[in-house]
Amino acid sequence: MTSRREFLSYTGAGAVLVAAGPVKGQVNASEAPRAPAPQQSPGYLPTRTLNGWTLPYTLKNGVKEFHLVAEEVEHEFAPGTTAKCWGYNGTTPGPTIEAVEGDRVRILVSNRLGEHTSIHWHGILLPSGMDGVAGLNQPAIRPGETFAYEFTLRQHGSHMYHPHADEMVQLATGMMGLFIIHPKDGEPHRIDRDYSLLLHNWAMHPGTYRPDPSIMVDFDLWTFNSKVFPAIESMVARTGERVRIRVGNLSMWNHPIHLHGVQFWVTGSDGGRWPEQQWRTESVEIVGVGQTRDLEFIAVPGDWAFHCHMSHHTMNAMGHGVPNPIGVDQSGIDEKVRKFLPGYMAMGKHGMAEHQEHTESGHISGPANTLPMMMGTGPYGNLEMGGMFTVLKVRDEQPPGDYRDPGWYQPPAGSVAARVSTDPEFGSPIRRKS
Ligand SMILES: [Cu+2]
Repeated sequence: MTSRREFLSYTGAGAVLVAAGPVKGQVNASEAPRAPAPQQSPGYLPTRTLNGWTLPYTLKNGVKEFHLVAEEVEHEFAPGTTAKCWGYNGTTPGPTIEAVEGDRVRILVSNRLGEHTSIHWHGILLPSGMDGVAGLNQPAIRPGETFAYEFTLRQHGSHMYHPHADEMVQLATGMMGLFIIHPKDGEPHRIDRDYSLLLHNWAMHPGTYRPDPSIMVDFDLWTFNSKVFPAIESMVARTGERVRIRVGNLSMWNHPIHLHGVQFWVTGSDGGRWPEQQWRTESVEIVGVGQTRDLEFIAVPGDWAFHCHMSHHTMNAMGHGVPNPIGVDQSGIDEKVRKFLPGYMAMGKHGMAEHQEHTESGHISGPANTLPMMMGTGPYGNLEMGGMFTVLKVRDEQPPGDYRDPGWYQPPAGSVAARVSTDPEFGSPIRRKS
C-alpha cells in the first residue's frame, strides 16, 4: 500500500492525479469517471510548503477538482511533543492548494469531525454563495456530509483557507491551509525558489495532548506550518537565485518576520500581487493576523536566520508568571526545595542560556509531552531557540532545483567573528556612569 506522502514524493508538487475513481456519495452524477486526463507539466514553479505538501487534483471536464477532508490528526510539533489536532487530509496545516489564474476549480469538502464545519477561501474573489461562512453563505457542513465549492480563479497571489464555523476552536486546533494561485501570464521576474508557510500559535499546555482553544494571548508553541524549531525544514537556495517566501498568518498575534542577510522586497499580500512601484524593501515585515505577505530577494551565500522577531515566539514551552531569578543568589535553595519537589534545580541567576545545557545533558526534564524552551545546535554551539525559527542556507554550488540540505556554511577564511582576548579587563572601552 502506497502512502499519500510516498505517492506525492514521486508525483511531485502540482502534479495531476489521474484516474481517480468517483467519490463515494458524490451528488453530481455528471462527474462519473472519464478517460484520464494526460499528465501535464504544471506550467509554473510549484511552491514548496515547508514540512508540508501540495494536494493533487483530478482534471474533470476542464475543472480542477480537489478533495479536502476535515478530520482529527495526530500531529508532531517536533520530536517530543505530539497532539491530537484537527486538520485536513491527515495533516495540519492541510495540504496546499495550487492552481492558475483563470482555472475553474471544484473543491469537495468532506467533514469527518464530530461537529459541523465550513471552509472560507480567504482573499479569493468568488460568488457570495461560495465564500464559506456557515449560516451566512451556506448551511454548515454537518458530520459525514460532503459539500462542493466551485468557482473560477480571477486573480493570482498568496491566499489561505480556513473554517468559518466554530472558528475559535477549529483554528486553534490547526484547521488551515494555503491556497496559491499562479499568474496565467507568468511572473514579471523569474522566480527560482518559492517557499510557503503559515504562522500559528498553540496553547499546548505542558503535559497535555490537545490544544486548548480558550487561550487568547498566553500561548505555548509558535509554529511555521505547525512545526517548531528545530523540526522546521531549512530553506535552501543557490547564490544569485531569486527566492520568494510566502508567509500567511492565521494565528492570534501579529508576527514581525525577519530575514537576515538581505533587504527583501515585499511584493504582495492576500489582497493580491502588488504593482512593482508599490514594492518596498524591508528586513522585517509584520505579517498581521489574517494577512499574507510575499517576500522576495536575491540569495547571497551563507546561513541566514529567518524568524519572528517577538523573542518569546522563538521559544518552545515555558513557564510564564514565574519569579524572575536574574541576579538572585540561590545558593542552598536546591536542597531545601528538593524536599518538596524532587529534582528541583535553581538556575537563572546569570540569565537563562544554561536552560538548554541542563535539559540536553539530562540534569533536568520537563513535564511529559513537553519540549524544552530552548533547543537546536549549530556549527558553533547551542542556538537556544524554539518556535518560529529556521535557517536559509544559500550556497554557490547548490544545484538549481535541488532542495537537499547542504549542511552548515563554510565561510571564507577571516570572515567569522573570533576571540581576540580572554582577559575580562581587556582594552579601554568608553563607558558612562549614570
Ligand atoms: Cu511572532
